[in-house]
Order: sequence, then structure tokens, then C-alpha cells
Amino acid sequence: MQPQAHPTETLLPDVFLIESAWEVCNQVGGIYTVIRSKVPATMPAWGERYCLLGPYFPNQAQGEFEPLDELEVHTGSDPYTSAVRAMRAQGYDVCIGTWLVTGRPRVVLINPFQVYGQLAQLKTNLWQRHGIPAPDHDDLLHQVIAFGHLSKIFMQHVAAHVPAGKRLLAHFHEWMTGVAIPDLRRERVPAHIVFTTHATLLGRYLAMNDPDFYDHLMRVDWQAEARHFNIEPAVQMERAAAHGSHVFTTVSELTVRECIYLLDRMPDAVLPNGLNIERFVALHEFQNLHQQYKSKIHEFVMAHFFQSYSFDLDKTLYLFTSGRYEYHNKGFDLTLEALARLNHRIQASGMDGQVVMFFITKRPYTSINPQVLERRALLDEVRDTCRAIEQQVGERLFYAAAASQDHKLPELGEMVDDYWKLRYRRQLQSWKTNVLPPVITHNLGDDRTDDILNFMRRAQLLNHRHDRVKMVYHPDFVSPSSPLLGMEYGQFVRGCHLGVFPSYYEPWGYTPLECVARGVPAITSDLSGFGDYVLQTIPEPEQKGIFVVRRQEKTFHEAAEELCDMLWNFVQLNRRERIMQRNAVESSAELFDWKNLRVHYDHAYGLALERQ
Ligand code: G6P
Ligand code: 1S3
Repeated sequence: MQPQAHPTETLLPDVFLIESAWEVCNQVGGIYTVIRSKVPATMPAWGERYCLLGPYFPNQAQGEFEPLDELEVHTGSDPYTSAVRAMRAQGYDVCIGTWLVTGRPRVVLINPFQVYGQLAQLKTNLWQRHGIPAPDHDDLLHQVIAFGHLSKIFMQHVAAHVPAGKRLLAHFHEWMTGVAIPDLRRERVPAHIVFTTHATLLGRYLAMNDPDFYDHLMRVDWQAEARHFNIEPAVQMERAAAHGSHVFTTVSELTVRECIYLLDRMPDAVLPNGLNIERFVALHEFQNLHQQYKSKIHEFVMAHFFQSYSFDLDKTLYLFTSGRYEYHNKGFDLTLEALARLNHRIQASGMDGQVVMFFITKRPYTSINPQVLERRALLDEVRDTCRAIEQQVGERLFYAAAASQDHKLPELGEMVDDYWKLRYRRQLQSWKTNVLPPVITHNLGDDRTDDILNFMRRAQLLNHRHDRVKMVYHPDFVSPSSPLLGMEYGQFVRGCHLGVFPSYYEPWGYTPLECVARGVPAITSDLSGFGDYVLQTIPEPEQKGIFVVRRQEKTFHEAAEELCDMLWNFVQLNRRERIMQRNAVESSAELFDWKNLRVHYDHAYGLALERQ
């Protein structure tokens, strides 16, 4: 049963809430999006009683954190400022201020390195008190252990400063912050503790390495596997946090199964992830943005392909996938297989038009491929020449119009100087080439063993003129400073026609949801938390432009065929149908607004307050 929405402020006015996450003011992956996007829906309910806690890394915090005025730190009487003062009095370096994101929440950041001198003792304590081993030479584990110790001290001080009759809720995300939980329980710090795991550590490793992960899940010997993958300390921390919390939660029903079999605790609640959905007052505005950013993608595509051969951009569809480079888990393998099949289908059908597929991920590379940069630079020169001609013709035409006796349009070609005509011709002659457009935009550190490239080579998906599915593998995130796709990721998403994310392992998966929030249709899978949630909550999701590939109990080839069918149906839509589909997608985005999904957090908090 879905918990009912209720205004937290009227129900829990006596509660202070700390949310602790490694990614507060420190973007690493999806948890940053969870915490940050939830703030606008959290602040109206909790206001001053809400505080985020995270590790302090100066370079990361630089652009996102604004420290509180020292006078306010000295005079503030709330439990958080009081706790910071108390810690500083003990000699600790603790920052308090505002996270400069929509909603501007209170945030406390603590530098983990300040207790590195005590690491040996902290590790001994972990082992003796909780049986958690901690090896040497693992810096992430060291940071986590140090931060766990410091957060415990902070929580102790906050608890001591919570006014009489009021209560403290401490919500930890992931094992990296959850490591504080065992000691908080051991020292009986009066806090109601919630722990959320966004994926199980072992689940991720097993899914990456075992093609039958879901079949074997029930029989996994967690300790043997943790040792096998050399991740036992982190797995032990995760288990200790799961078992030590009053309320244990995760992000999807799929991860619930992992928690049961790999962590041996059934989660008390599922907290699905949302976004801060911002809708335009006028519906056509987001459609206009699609057109605007699609034009920017056109520029890239012209530069990349037209030197070798051209095609009709008006009949070109932009598809993309994106995410961490986990070839199998993110479903890149399935996507490639389906694209190869789609390529044949379009060729065999004689259908007009083509697809350009972007793979946006992050791989070690040495440089942008100079050939790709050159293609772009040459096209820029062609454009400069066109602009010069346009200006010359414009001025001469205006003069001719004013002086005209017969009111006829003059021959425009005659208005161009020979210099520009020659330059135009020479540039085009030297620009055109027979070399195929590269399938990858960068020079990879190791391109022989790259799975995406190897598939393209094997399947001959190499941007031949006759290929109707063209490939652009961009092994770096999209950014406004890039000379290739110089725009924000969100703008790139808007400019595309369809996002393709048929993951094999994905506890939640924000990428399709980020498409939906921008009115772009998306494909997900029933092995992703998001896809599973969609199947449970939206009847006929395909009517809303959300397509779920069935991968549970299906072979790879069955799933690839279903994905290919979905892509095939999509490429056959006409423009009007695509516009209508985008409208339907956009209108469903509100279902995933934190304003509606926050209720699951409220429910978990209610549960935690009943337990101690
Ligand atoms: C938006 C714009 C329209 C444009 C359309 C193109 O809806 O408002 O002016 O024609 O996008 O859609 P397409 O799916 O072909 O990129
Ligand atoms: C995890 O981040 P990830 O990409 O390592 O948490 C995300 C937020 O809950 C989730 O969307 C994702 O599936 C998990 O894998």
C-alpha cells in the first residue's frame, strides 16, 4: 500500500533531521542527485530543523558551499550550530553553512583527514567492537572510517543540544556514511536511525561478473564472495549499518531482494527516487527547447558526417544512452545488439531517414581525436565563408532593392565577388573526403580491448554510407566547454529524440527519469528500479512514452529483439506523433516529483520514531 502524503511540519514539529551522505556538496554519482533534487521538497516541511552532513573536500565544496558568518556561528542557538561550536572547542575543524542549491539547506561539512593520526586506533576499534576488518593502503576506506568517527561525534553533540522533549532523526545514505551507525548504537546516542542503501556493494560486483546473477542471488555465500572480490571491509560496514539502523530502507523492490539475500535484512521500506520537476507554464516552451538544442546537435552531426557524405537532417533521429561505463550492467551490450538489428531492418525496409546513436560515458582517453576536431574546424571555416557571402549579398541586395526600377529580384550569385566564390569552391573541395566518419570522438587509452568498439567492429557498425544507424561514441561527459558537443547534459537530452537505458543491473537509474523530466521519451528495463516502479505504478506506460524492456526471465536475444522492436516502432513515428508523444511524456513527469515521492521518506521517518 502507498503511504499517504501528509505535511511533515504539522506531524513532526518536535523532530530534528540530519541527512548524511558522501555526496553532499561532493558530486560523484546518483546519490548527489537524490539529495540535491530532494531539497526543494524537503525544506518547506523541515526548514531550520533540517541539516545535511557530508565530508569536506575543498575543491569539490568550493563552488557549492557558503560558510555561515562567524558571528552567526557564535550566536546560533540551534542544535547544529551549537554542536559545531562544541566540536570546535574540542579542536575539530568543522564547517557549517549553506549548500548553494535550490532550497539552500543548512549543511555541515567535516574534513576526514584531520583524524588520520588516529586511524590505527579507529580501525582497531572497528575490529574489536564490531568485527569489521580494515586493511592498510585503501584510502577511500580510510576516509570513510575517519568521517564515520567524526560524524558520530557531531551526532553526539547535536543530540546533547536538542531541546528537552524534542527528538533527533539521523538518516544515513550508503555504507560510506553508515559506518557511523554501529558506534552510535553502541554508545546509545539518542537518535532514531534510518539507513538507506542505494545498491548493495556485492550485488553490483556479482551482477558485473555473473551472467546469471539473478538466478544465483538466493544461494550467494556473501562472505566468500566479498573476499573473492576483495571488498570484505566495505561489505561488513554495509551489513553493520543495515543491521544497526532502526529503519532500514532501499530505493527499489529489486534492491529489496539483494538486501534480503546479501545483507540478511529485509528492508522496512522502499524509498523511490524523484526529481525536482520544473514545468513550463506554456506547454510549447519545452517543445521549442527541443528544437533549439536539436539544432546544436545538428551542427555536430554536420561537422562529423558531412565531410564524408551527407544526409537529410530533417529525417534524422537522435538516440542516446549515457551513464557509467558498465558495459553489461548498463545494458550497452543489449543496446548495441538491438541497434545492429535495427540497422538491418531499416536497410531491408527501404525506409527513408536514419538514426544517429550517441554513447555518452566516461573512459580514460588521451585526447579528442584530431580528425574529429579538424572536421569541426573545417566546417566552421565553411560557415564563416557562408556568413561573409551572406553579408556581402545582403548589403548589395539592399542597395539594389532601393535602386531597383523593375522590382525584380536580381541574380544573387552575381552579387558575390570572385574572391569569395573561389574560396567557397576551394574550401568545399578540400573539405570533402572518402574517409568514413569516426565511430568514436576521442583517442582511448586502450582502444583494442574496449567492448563498445569491439562490438562495432564485429558488427561492422562503422558509419558506412549505407548504414542507417550511425554511431557516435563520446567517451566523456557532455559539457558546455567541450569543443564537440558544447552544451549542458540536460540540453543535450532535450535535443535528442529518445533515451535508451535497458540496464541489466540498476538499483534505481536516474537516466530515463531525467529524459522524462525533460519531455523526452525513454526506454528502461524491468531490471532497473525505475522501470520496475513504472510497471507497478503507471498503467500502459508506453502511452506516456516510457518503454520497459522485459529482461526478467528472458534471454539476451529475446530482450534484444524486444528492444529492436521498440526502436523500430519509434523510428516509424512521424513528426506529429513524436510531438504528441513528447507532450504525453512531459505530462507524466509530475508523478516523479519529490513533492509526491517525499511521502515515502516521511513514512520511514514515522517508523523510525516509533522504534528505539
Ligand atoms: C518541437 C518544435 C517544432 C518542431 C519539432 C520537431 O515540437 O516546437 O517546431 O517541428 O519539435 O520535432 P522532431 O521530433 O522532428 O525533432
Ligand atoms: C546508485 O548510484 P549508482 O549509479 O552507483 O544510486 C542511485 C541513486 O539512488 C541509483 O539511481 C543508481 O541506480 C545506483 O547505482
